[in-house]
Amino acid sequence: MTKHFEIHDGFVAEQNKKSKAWIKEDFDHLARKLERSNVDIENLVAAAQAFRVAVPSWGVGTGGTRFARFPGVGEPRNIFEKLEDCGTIFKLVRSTPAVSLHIPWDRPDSTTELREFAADLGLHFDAMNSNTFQDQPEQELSYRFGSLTHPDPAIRNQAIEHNIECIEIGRALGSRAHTVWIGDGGNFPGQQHFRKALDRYLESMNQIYHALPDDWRLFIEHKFYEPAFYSTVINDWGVSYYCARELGPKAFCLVDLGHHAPNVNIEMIVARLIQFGRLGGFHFNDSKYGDDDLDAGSIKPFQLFLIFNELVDAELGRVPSFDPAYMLDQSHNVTDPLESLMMSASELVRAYVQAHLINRQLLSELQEKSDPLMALATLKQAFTTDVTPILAMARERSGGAIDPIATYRASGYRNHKAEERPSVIGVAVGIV
Ligand code: LRH
Ligand code: MN
Repeated sequence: MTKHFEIHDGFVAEQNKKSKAWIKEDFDHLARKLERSNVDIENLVAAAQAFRVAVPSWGVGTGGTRFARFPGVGEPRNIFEKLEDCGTIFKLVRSTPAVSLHIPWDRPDSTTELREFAADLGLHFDAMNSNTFQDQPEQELSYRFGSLTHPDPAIRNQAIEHNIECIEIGRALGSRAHTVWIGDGGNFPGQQHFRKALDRYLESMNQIYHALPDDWRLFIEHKFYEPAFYSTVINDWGVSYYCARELGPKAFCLVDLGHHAPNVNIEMIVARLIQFGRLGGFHFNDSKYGDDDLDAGSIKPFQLFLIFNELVDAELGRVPSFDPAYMLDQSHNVTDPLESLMMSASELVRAYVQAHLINRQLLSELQEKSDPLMALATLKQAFTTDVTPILAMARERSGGAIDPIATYRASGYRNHKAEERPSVIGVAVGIV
């Protein structure tokens, strides 16, 4: 295997020296400020260092829309180059040791070789993702009119077989969860029988459920529209929750933030799924209109904070079986995907740390005595606290970069990859 450029720990330490002084000053100032409200900054650094979010393999290549994709230079051309880029993100932000794969985009020739390659980069594999929303060249039957809910049992079986293959690949790679998102639905009234389609979904998912190893989880990902534009079989959290209950204790609901109609109260859906014991995980991203797959925290940072308020409340409240899987699911059309993923991972840690800053005892008292204004003010106090020094200190103490984007740009990683990976016209590494 030819030598590939990588950012070395020494270079990261070198770059950190440039910002060490100001980060220490800001950190000490924040420490004194938090001390006034009896908050020990060291607990927050520890929380930031412990936070983990998985990176989507399909997120390290440039994404696009139905109109166009404008590939950048040094695009990863195969799963090994995708993992190399995931390794670089992990090296700089330290909160992303896991990668979520998508099959067939990432189907390995050798699971042993891939597992070892990932391990050398300090990476392991999070939830697998199946794909019955596209037809593959060698595929016998088309998913044009659906997959797990298709009226034709042969097409349903083809989709079931594919999901079982994903689980087998995941088992060999050390993954412990499988995410099923299907685009099944209709573009016209009358196209689908709503109740029969859901019955077929459950019948198919039952077979996939029973192919799961004992210690695995099955994540059901709902989405209110697209690619179907009139009706979608698994369109909201309610039907996802019903299906999880019907399938069994290993089935959970996965919340992709972009899969809800504008202005839906997602933090309340999260609270419900926590209370019902079926919150499996997240695909974090942001959006303004549809499933825009924009960078997490880039459009609605307060909503992201409110979602983490519910998650941290459950974590501190020791809610039984609360163990959500955190993943990013984004499409980077106009930025360097690695910079967007590093920024997004850091914005999740920011929301997580800010949620730990909430004075929950005071909030509870204000809720009990119906003082809405001061309850909101208590949340806002945490949300408006700049925890940047804590995030930087946590990365630095974990061997990462105080300023990941600056360190990444200073390394010239992208230009090195442009030399190593001459762009091949027509090679798509994921979405579009
Ligand atoms: C569907 C989705 C799903 C993935 C795909 C890449 O919109 O969010 O999670 O399989 O994006
Ligand atoms: Mn998703």
